Amino acid sequence: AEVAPGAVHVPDWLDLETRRRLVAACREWATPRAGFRAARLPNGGVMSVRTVCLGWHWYPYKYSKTIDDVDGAPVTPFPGWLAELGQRAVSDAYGAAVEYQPDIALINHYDSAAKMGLHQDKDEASLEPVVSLSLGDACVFRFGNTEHRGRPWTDVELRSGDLFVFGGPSRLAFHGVTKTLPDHGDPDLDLSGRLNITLRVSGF
Ligand code: MD5
Ligand code: FE
Repeated sequence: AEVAPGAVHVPDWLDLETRRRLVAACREWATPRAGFRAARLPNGGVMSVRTVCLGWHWYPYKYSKTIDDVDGAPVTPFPGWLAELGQRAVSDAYGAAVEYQPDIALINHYDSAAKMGLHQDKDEASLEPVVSLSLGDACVFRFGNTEHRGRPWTDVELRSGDLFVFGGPSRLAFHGVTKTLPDHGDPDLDLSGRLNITLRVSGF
């Protein structure tokens, strides 16, 4: 379903094998160094999601090759199989074979209390689409407009296995997660809370 120009929601896109593979991979990426951490904001706040990065490390509000805000470790490499999954995601969502070579993954874990305030993703130098994959508990995703944090917006429930591709005129839309929905999980996964995997093109 096209929620807005360039913003395409494909419910239940991930098959069970791929969902399990992604959860297992996230567990491997959750290493002690370069692992999940709650990012600290310049205003002193701490994000309620915990994030692990592949390819490029993100911290508010820039990218680097080392975990500058934690332990200085090199960022975990971005695997080729994940880029292939991203290329298939964009091609399926837009219904046309496209070239898409993501080199960043930001993986956010939401516990039952975690949210993400409305924001734009504009730290990348490329305006290629962002691919979003959801696993585990569902959430209410708020898709807004490109002008400001206020209305109009559309609330969409994202469930385990869903794909969302944000490109074109929607790439710089304000968006956030207003709540996670505990007990709306995926009975086939050994996962508590919600994992969201975003694939991006750095343009660096
Ligand atoms: C999430 N993550 O559900 C969302 C899914 C993030 C983040 O927002 O920054 O990690 S990705 C949503 C997204 C990305 C880029 C553009 C737009 C939405 N958009 O135009 O709405 O944890
Ligand atoms: Fe975002």
